[in-house]
Amino acid sequence: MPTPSMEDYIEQIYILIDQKGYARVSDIAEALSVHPSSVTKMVQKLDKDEYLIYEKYRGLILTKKGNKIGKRLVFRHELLEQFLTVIGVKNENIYNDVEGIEHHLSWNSIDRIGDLVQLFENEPELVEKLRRLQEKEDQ
Ligand SMILES: [Mn+2]
Repeated sequence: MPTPSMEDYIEQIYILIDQKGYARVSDIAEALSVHPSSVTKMVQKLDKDEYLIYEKYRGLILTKKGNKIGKRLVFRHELLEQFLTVIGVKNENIYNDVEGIEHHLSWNSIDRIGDLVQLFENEPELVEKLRRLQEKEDQ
């Protein structure tokens, strides 16, 4: 099981490869606001744990295991954003709140939140009901 910090790296590497086709140490450092030397250290650990293959001058690629986990981590992040959005959390809070909770929920909780998001999607009148309730509270 990757640690929260490892998860952040795998998630970001997955996103970079998905968007640009590659993930450089400098890009990862920028995306995570950390020093490149921290990235190199972590990338070596992720290589040792077989999440990716790192070759100093050729960049890095995710292994099958790394890719599978990266995909799940991105899915989890997006689902939690959808969840906070549908329950009416202000846009400005969503990203940071997701970053704060995503590593601390079991996959069981993620799946149940997924059910709830699905329910809200299938029954938009529930979202309207919730909004009306929130408008009352705001008054
Ligand atoms: Mn995230």
